Amino acid sequence: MFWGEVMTQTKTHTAKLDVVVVGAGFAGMYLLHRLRGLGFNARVFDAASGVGGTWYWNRYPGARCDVRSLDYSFSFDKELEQEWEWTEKFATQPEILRYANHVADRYNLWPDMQFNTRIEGQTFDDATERWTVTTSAGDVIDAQHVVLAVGTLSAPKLPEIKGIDSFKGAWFQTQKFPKEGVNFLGKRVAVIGTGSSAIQSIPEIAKTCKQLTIFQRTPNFSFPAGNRPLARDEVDDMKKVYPAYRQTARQSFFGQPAEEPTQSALEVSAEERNARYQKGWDAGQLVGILGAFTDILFDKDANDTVAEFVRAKIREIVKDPVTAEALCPYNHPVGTKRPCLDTGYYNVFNMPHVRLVDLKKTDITEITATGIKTTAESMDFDVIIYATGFDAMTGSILKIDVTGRNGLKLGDVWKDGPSTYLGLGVHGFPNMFTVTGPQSPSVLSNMMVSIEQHVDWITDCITALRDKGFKSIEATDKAQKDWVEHTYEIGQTTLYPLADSWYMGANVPGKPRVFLPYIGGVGPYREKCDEVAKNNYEGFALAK
Ligand code: NA7
Repeated sequence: MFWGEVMTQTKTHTAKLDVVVVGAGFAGMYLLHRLRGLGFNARVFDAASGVGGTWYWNRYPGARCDVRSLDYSFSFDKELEQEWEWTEKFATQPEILRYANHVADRYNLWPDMQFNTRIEGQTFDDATERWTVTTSAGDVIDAQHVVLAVGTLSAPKLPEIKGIDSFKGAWFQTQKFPKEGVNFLGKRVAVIGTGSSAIQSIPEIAKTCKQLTIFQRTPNFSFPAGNRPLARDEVDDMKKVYPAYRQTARQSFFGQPAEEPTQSALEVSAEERNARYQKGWDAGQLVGILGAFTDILFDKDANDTVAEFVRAKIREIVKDPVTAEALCPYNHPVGTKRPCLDTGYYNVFNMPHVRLVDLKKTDITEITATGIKTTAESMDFDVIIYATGFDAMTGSILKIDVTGRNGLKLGDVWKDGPSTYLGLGVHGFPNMFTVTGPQSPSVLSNMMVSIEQHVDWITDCITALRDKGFKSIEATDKAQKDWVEHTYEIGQTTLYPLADSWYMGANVPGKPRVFLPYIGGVGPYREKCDEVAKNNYEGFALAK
């Protein structure tokens, strides 16, 4: 149990608020801290029983952040930055959750957070220019602003497989793993999916289970994380340079300082190219590989060189040539599905009790009472783990019944894909903001950097409205159309559209196929947002 769970249950619900914040992840917590400091009456709601968002739910074995801990942390308070001690290069889920709880304690956020409460609907009143927000706990809140800090990977997705409810053994989703963990000792375990959650958990599960069968629909590119404990002087050195380092991160492309590439992968010799990839591979940092050359995310031939480098590594590590070949990705360029960082993933396939089932050859036809049936065979299991991903970026927003001006439903407006201005506001939905929403850098960046940028921008905006006596702010149709077009145009210059990825909405049947995040870079995006604010919120209509 975490500190906030009991304390917050007794709080009386507030009926009138300046700001409703949806989500008690890092974005929601920083929003609350900032809004309260600026004198707003704000409250955070979350369906979970504690803080942490993504890190509250995703408790599967081996869960870690794939951004370095020293980067994946708040920078808004120098004291917090100096006092917190990360222990590993890539923090584990429990350590990140401890950090989230530390933040909530340090800023005494608990009294203004309400847990076990899902926001079910929000309706904009054209006459009062305010939102009526309803919750699963029966609250009805009259709020001037609503900030959706709901997370981008927060709407878990089960696969569309026949018979999913008929399995009589134990089954779990990686995104909702039980707090007490699962004992795999002596168990026959199936894992469906080979995204990051599967790739992180498989080596851990393999350590104790009796038999492990991995059902792979699409092989992924995975790189060794090279995780290790952080050395004392490494932490101290970073703490000395943090202010300048963070500033560089804010202006960088991915929200993490990295050497800026200057050359195309195709203008250097194969030896030099492979030497750079090897450096990235050894460094265990995604930006090291994706940013090794200027054109890896933009030019298929350039991308093929790194794809072949990884495939050669897989063939080198995995002893059985058939399994090795099945693990080699060919159907998408490197980086166009989120690449993974692993700890011993490919080595697992050399263990005698581990087996890969290639669903491209023998697809799953049914989940049965005792296991999984494919086109080739029936297999019995004690445990099935679904590591089958999320309805990303829009799923968690559209779970809320959002009704804007003139009865406009957000679900209808977004039926062909999301439309936003800067990934911050939506035309027809005044006084509603999204944090790291679609059409912002979001999942293509270090989330902490993007969260801080959005929270600062949103809270500055709400303050400016109050100080200048404006009741509402709304993205204009024109500014939104231009931004959406710019987002798509810039997406089209990359290789991302070539993959059936969750970046493209392709993993959810019926979801419109559009490129969801903004790939213009964290630094340039920040500049654009700052410019908009400086020009009196250009592209937004303000009303007194
Ligand atoms: P991902 O990356 O969306 O991975 C989900 C995996 O599940 C992926 O391999 C899917 O294959 C697979 N999947 C989904 N549906 C099925 C069915 N019906 N049958 C077989 N396999 C299926 O989610 P994660 O939780 O691993 O990672 C999410 C992000 O968290 C990650 O990108 C990091 O940013 C952290 P597919 O590729 O769709 O063929």
